[in-house]
Amino acid sequence: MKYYGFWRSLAACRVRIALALKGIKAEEISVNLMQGEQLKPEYRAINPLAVIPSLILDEGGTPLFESMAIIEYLDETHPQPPLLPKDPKGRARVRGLAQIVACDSHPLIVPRIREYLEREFALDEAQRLAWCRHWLAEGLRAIEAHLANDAESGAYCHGDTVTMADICLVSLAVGYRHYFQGRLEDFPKSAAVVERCLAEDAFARAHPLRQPGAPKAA
Ligand SMILES: N[C@@H](CCC(=O)N[C@@H](CS)C(=O)NCC(=O)O)C(=O)O
Repeated sequence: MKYYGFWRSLAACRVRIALALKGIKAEEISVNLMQGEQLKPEYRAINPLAVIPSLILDEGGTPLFESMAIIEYLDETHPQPPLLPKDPKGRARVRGLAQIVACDSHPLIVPRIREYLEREFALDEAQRLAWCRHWLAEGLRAIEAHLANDAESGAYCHGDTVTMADICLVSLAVGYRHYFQGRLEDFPKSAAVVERCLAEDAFARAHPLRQPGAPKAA
């Protein structure tokens, strides 16, 4: 398999973690978001929203898009280890936690949003940084409350095995801490899950700052 990604992308990081957990070898084709390569017509032909990741399947055909859809595809085609619980309520909770990140938090801080805030509303860098930190913190605050209040929370977001929720939480935490100088310690339950995940090889290898082209610190 191949996928379009970039070292800094949190959505590509989610797919990279899932691939590593499943033991699937996949080559990353880098789309440099900092140089706007996602906007080139060649890439828009692959992904009309002009975002990464996109997954190219060995058998060809239309590339898959949207990190959550890609991860569920990988989970259905490579069931071990499962990234969703078996019971419907558990699946709904895990998808809900994942979507707090992928639908309600991370989309507010991606390059096209930051560029729009600068171009249309003249927000300076400090204001854009405050915007990003705020929306990522809102996501973390909600996840922290779920982890603290829900009986299903365990060593990981849901019970004692890794799920899609942990993949999403780690992507959010990495962005918050390394790109926007957020204090993960303010969310102790989330921080503990993130630390546990990042101690595992699949998560550690997928870390944005360990990818080719990444600076030592971001
Ligand atoms: N909901 C999408 C988000 C995709 C997305 O926004 N990716 C970012 C990188 S993390 C991107 O390519 N942004 C390009 C841009 O905003 O111009 C997913 O989870 O795959």
